[in-house]
Amino acid sequence: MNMVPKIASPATHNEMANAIRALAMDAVEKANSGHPGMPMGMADVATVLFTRFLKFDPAAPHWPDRDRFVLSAGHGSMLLYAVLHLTGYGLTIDDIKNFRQLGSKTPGHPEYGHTVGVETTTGPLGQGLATSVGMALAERMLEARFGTDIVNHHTYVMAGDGCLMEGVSHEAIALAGHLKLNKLIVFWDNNGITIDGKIELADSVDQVKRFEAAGWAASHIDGHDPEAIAAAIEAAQKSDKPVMIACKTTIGFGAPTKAGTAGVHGAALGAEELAGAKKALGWNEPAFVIPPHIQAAWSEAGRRGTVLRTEWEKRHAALPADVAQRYSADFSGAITAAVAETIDGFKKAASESGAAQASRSSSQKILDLLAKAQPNLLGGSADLTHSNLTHAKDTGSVSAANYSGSYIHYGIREFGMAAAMNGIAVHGGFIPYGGTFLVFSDYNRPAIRLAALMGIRVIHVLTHDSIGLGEDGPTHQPVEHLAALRAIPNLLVFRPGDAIETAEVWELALNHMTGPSALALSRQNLPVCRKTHTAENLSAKGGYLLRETAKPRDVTLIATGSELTLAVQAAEKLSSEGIEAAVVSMPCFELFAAQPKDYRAMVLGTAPRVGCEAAIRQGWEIALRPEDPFVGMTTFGASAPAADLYKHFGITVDAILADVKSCLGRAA
Ligand SMILES: Cc1ncc(C[n+]2csc(CCOP(=O)(O)OP(=O)(O)O)c2C)c(N)n1
Ligand SMILES: [Mg+2]
Repeated sequence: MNMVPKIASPATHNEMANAIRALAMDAVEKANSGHPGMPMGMADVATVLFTRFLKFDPAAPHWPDRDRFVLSAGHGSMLLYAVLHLTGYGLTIDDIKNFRQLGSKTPGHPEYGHTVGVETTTGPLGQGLATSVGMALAERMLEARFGTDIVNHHTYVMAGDGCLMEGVSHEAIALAGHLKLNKLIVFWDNNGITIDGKIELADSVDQVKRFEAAGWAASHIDGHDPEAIAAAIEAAQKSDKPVMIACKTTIGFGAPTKAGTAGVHGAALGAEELAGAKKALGWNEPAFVIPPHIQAAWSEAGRRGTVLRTEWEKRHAALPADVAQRYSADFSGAITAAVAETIDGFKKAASESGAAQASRSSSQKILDLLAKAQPNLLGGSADLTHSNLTHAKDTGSVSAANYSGSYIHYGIREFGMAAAMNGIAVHGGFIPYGGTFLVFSDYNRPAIRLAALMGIRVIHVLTHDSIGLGEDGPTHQPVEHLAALRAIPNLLVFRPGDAIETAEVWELALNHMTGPSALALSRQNLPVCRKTHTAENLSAKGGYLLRETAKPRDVTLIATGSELTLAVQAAEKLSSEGIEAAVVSMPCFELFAAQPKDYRAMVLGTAPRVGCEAAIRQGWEIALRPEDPFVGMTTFGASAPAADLYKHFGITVDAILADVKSCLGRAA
C-alpha cells in the first residue's frame, strides 16, 4: 500500500536532484549564511525518496497517515525547504530567497509549527533521530489500536555523522531496535566530513555494525546512485527491523574545488565556486530559476499522494462511528470531560480524608484514575517506574510483540525518552508523560527545551524533588534543577504542595496544549494543606493565598511543594504570638507571572515576605524583593535521613520564624 505509482517524469533524476542543489546554493549565497554541503550531497537520496516512495500530500499536510520525514541533520535545512517548495507545500520562491531572514518561513534550522511540512524542529544534532523513534513508535501503537487500513506509514530520517556521534543516538537506536520499529528508515549521510574536517579526526566507529548490534538491518550504498537508493528503500520497506542505509555521498557534490571538504559544510560557496558548481552539474539557470519541465516533474511528484490520501479518507469514512470518533478525539488532542470529573472527585476525597502522602504517591493514584478518563495517555519511565510511580493501574506495557499497551519501559535513557516523547507528541494520537528523578532532568533537558521551543504537550514527571529524598545523597538531590527548568521559556514547572495541588497540576498539565510541563514531586509524605474542598482549580493562577489573615498582614510566607507545610506551621505559630502571617502557595511560577498585576499584588501583599523552597533562591524574584529573606539551599545536599537534612541545612519552621522576626525587628 505504501508503494506509490511512479510518475512518467519529463525531467531526469539528475535534473530534479540538481534543482535541490541549485536552490540550496542560491539561498545560502544570498543569505551569505547557511549550509550548502549537506543538501548538495543528499539531493539524490531526497529526490528518490520524495518522487518515488514518500507518502505525502502537500494539499493535506496534516493527513495523519502520511509518512513522516525528519531532517535530523537540521543544518541541511535548505534540502527540506527546496523539496517543500518544489513539491507544492506553499513555500514560495520568495520564501527561499528570504532564507535565514527575520520572520521568514525559512529559518536557519527547520522549526516545527513555523513552516508547513516540517515535522519536528531539528538542529541540535542527534535529536531528530531520537525524536523519530517516538514517531515510529506512535505509528505502531496506533496501528495496534486502529488497524492497518487506517494506520500504515513510515518514518524516514536523514542523519549525518554528527547525529550518529551524539550520545543520544545510542539511546535512540537501542530503543528502536529493541521495540523492532521496522517502519523506521534512516539514511545516514556517510560523507566522511564534519566541521573540523575529515571524520577520521574524531571517529572510527563502524556504524553499520553498531546499528546491527542494536537490532537494526543496515547496509552500505552509493548515495548518488538513484537505482541503488530505490532498491535499498524497497528492501527496507519489507524489513522486520528498523533500517539504516549508509549512503556514501560527497558533501557539496558538484562544487569544483570544495566538494568533499569541510569548506562546503557551512558557508556560502562564493560566486566563482557557485558558478563552477552549476557548470559541473550542467545547470544553466540564473539564481532561483527552475526550468518549467523540472518544476513540472516535481509538482507531479507532489500530487502523487492525493490518490492515496483520498483512498485513506474513504476507509476512514467507513469506520464504525465510535471508532472514528475515538480516532478523531485522540488526534485532536482534546481532554475528555471525564478528566475534570476525575480530578474533582480526587480532590474532594483527599480533602476529606486528609491523609498525608508523598506527591509522587498522589500522582500515582491520580494516574490510575486518569488512565480510564483519558485512554490516550501514554506513560513511561526511564527505569524508575517504582520510584516515579508512573505506571497506571490496569495499563499494559508496550513491547515489540504487543504495541497495544499504554506504558513504555524506556530503559535508562532519559534523553532518549524525552526525545521519543517529543516524537510521540508531534506525531499525534497520544499524550505522552514520562518519569525520572528531578536531578536527572540534566540528562534530558535538551529535549525538554526542544519541546518548549516547539510548543508541544509532553509531561515530565520528576520525582525525588529535593534533599527530602534523603539517604541517596547529593548526587541524587536536586538543588539548582527547579531554577534551571524555570529558566526554559514556555515550560510550566509545577511543584505541588499536597495531594490536592498534585491533582490540580495534573489537570493543568493535561490541558496545557501549547508547551511541555514538568511536575516536581516529593518522595516524602506531605500533609494535606487544603482541608476544604474547592471545585475551582486554585493552582491555575500559579500562586494563591492558602492562608489569609483576619487582620492586616504582618508578613507573607511563600512556599512551594514540600515546604508549604513548613510555612503553614510557621504561620500558625506566629498567629499564636499575635503576628498576622498569610501563606501563599506558589506551585507554578510561570502561571503566576502571567496573572494580572493587581492579582499578584493582592496575593503577595505589601508586608515583608519570606520565601521557602528546598532549592536555590535563583528565580524567586517572582515573589521576593531583594531584602526579603529566603529559606532554602545554597550548597549541594548530603546523604542522611530527610529529617536530619532539613535540620542540617536549616530548612525548618524555626528558620522561617527567625527570618520573620528579624524582618519585623523583633527578638527571636
Ligand atoms: C548538539 C550539537 N552540537 C553541535 C552542533 C554544531 N554543528 C552543526 S553541524 C555540525 C557538524 C555535523 O557534521 P555532519 O553531521 O557530518 O554534517 P555535514 O558536515 O556532513 O553536513 C556541528 C558540530 C549542533 N548543531 N548540535
Ligand atoms: Mg558529515
